[in-house]
Amino acid sequence: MKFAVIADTHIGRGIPLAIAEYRREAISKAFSGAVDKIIKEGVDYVFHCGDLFERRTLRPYLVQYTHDELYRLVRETKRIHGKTPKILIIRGNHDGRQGSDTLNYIKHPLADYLHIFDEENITYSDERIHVVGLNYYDETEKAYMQVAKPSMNGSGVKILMLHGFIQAYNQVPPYSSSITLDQLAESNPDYVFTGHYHRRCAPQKLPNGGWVVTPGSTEMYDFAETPGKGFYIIEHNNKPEFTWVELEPMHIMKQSVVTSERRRPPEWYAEKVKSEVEGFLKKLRESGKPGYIRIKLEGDLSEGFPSDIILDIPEDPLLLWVDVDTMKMELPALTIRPQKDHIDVKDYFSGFGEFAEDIREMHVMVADALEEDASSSTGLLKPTQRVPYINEWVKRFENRIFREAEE
Ligand SMILES: [Mn+2]
Repeated sequence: MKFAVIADTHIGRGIPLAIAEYRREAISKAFSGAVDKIIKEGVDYVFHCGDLFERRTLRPYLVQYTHDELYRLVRETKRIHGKTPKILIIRGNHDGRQGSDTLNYIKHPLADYLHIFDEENITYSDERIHVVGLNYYDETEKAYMQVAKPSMNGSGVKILMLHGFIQAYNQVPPYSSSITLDQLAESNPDYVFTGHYHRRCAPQKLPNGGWVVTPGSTEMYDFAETPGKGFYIIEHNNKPEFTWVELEPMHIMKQSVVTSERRRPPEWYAEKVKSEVEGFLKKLRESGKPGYIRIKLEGDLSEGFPSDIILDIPEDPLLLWVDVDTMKMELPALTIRPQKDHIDVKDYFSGFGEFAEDIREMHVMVADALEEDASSSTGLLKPTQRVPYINEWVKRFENRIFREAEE
């Protein structure tokens, strides 16, 4: 018996929007590549562990495309290998929710090769396998314990599909819900196939002797991910054989970070961006593939603003997009210079009536404090140093009744 385990295909994902069409195309291409390779293998079952679609940016033609590709997988497997594979799919958080489930789009009364799990029917059984398909839940652990675990009893090879993180197997982000390997072993599965975690993880044996497998996403989900995308083929027997199948990406997607130990002028960053782009372009030429790069500038500016970094991006058909992200740049300190011209503060605020005297007194107090204690780099007081002046300011406000309040 042969399985294909795939997840997080995110068909329709068009993010970042500036390169939405390139992303959709590359993501669809990866999916078709997976279908080609699964056909070649001649599998009995395909397990898709969630996030088949990216609901928010999905396009109708891609629903038709996905439907047709799944049908092609079944038809061609039958033609070449003489057997009809079954495709089992659970819902991930990007497929939508119960009331807006994109998986409904590919259901068809005649498509009996397709089994899509829902909240009411979480088990699939035939003469060879017993599968529990757990859709995405915010609280993975709770859903597993309450819903999935009690349904794991059945005959044949026991399989759990879920869309969530596994502790000590996936690198679980902080504050995210997850399940432990011991909890999984408690329901005594032969296999646990998971989606949601986008990086491929090598198959790992569970304490009960079963296996847990995370194939990761089939294409780059965003600039922060690393390449090496694909899925697993499993030859099931007493000693299962796992084969990783890598998918050739259509575009090269890269992120690089430019940082500096000390403050640098805009020209320095412009030069760095230029050489990053040149290096990337060289890589594109070597691979013969087009691509896009995001360069994150994270150092400090010694003068000027991020907009003063003048970019000099070469024109090349292989270079589809260059994004320079300056969100994390630290701007030069703006020193507040004391007012040179002598303005009478009370006069200036005379519209405030008697309160102008309070303003003048506060101004003197704060100006003296800045003169004495201001930080040499920012020209400001420390938050703790500000507190007494803020309190004094509030007190003075509260002691006055202003025109609006009087009426
Ligand atoms: Mn995902």
